[in-house]
Amino acid sequence: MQSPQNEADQSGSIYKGWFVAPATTNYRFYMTCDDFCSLSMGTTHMDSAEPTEILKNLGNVDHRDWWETRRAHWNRISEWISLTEGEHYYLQGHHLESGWGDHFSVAVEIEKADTTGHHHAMKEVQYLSVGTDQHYDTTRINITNADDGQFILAFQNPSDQSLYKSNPISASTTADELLYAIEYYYRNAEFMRSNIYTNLTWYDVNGTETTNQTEAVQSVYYITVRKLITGPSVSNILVIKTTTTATITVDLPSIVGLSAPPLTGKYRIKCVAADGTESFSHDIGITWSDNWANNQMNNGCSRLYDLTELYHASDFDYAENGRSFILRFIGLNEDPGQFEIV
Ligand SMILES: [Ca+2]
Repeated sequence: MQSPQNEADQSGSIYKGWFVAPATTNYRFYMTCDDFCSLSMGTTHMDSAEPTEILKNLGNVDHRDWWETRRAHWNRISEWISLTEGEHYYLQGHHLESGWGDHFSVAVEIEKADTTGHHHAMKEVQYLSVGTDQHYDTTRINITNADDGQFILAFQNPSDQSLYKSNPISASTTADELLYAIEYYYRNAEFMRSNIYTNLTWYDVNGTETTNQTEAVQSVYYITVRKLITGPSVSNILVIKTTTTATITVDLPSIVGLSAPPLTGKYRIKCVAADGTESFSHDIGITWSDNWANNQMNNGCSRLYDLTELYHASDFDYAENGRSFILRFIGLNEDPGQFEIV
């Protein structure tokens, strides 16, 4: 089940059809869309009266990116559903588009192993991933007895010792306002060029976490650098109190937590044929595109030329944090083993 792409804005569509089970076994349905969609299914032969909702997605997912996990909106992969050969099961898809790009696709996975080559069978798709420890560089800021006054943070860049002064920050800042005031430093420091996360926890007079700002006497902010980097994100942070009288202290990444080492260098993909024979791709640079990685695999692995497509999955924000791919076989007349990144 698949819609055309980029058809219209502010629109909705309903898709209706029958799924005829090619074998008596378990099936699992996958759905992607931009922007919102759901899929309902009848579980009785030839019955379209009251289909049950099995999938729902409330956000924009890349086209046919079935295994996307970073933006995990609702459920886009169903439970296994037992269906009987030859029976007709009603499917109904609903798709809503607000603006910009749009698409809607549904795929099915068949549990039975020997359906390879069946023209109704989904082409085999594998998931490949290489990662490392996801420990991010983290800085902590503590503000006690916050008032409405302001301060500035001056960041010392560890690579060239230059100073970057933030925009003015309220001593009662939200986590988002803090992010906006300081993100320029992290995004533009040549050695880093990373986005950041910020979060905020309040503590009351007893040192107990509270969600009520009026009870809070201490605010603790964490600044997390999303890209894995070598060394600390900052060598020092100076607090310049312009109008606030709050107590503000900074714990640097060397105290709170440094980044795990980023991925560097090259990797290879191990290809495994149906009979277990292993071969290897040529070397692939960590930051290379999915097309180049596919070329290197086609060229190094035996009997695969032009039989695979490789797409970046979106699990990692930066290549330095890890790489993951969706590997799709096209026209391969055998059931390959599990490929791996080595
Ligand atoms: Ca859209």
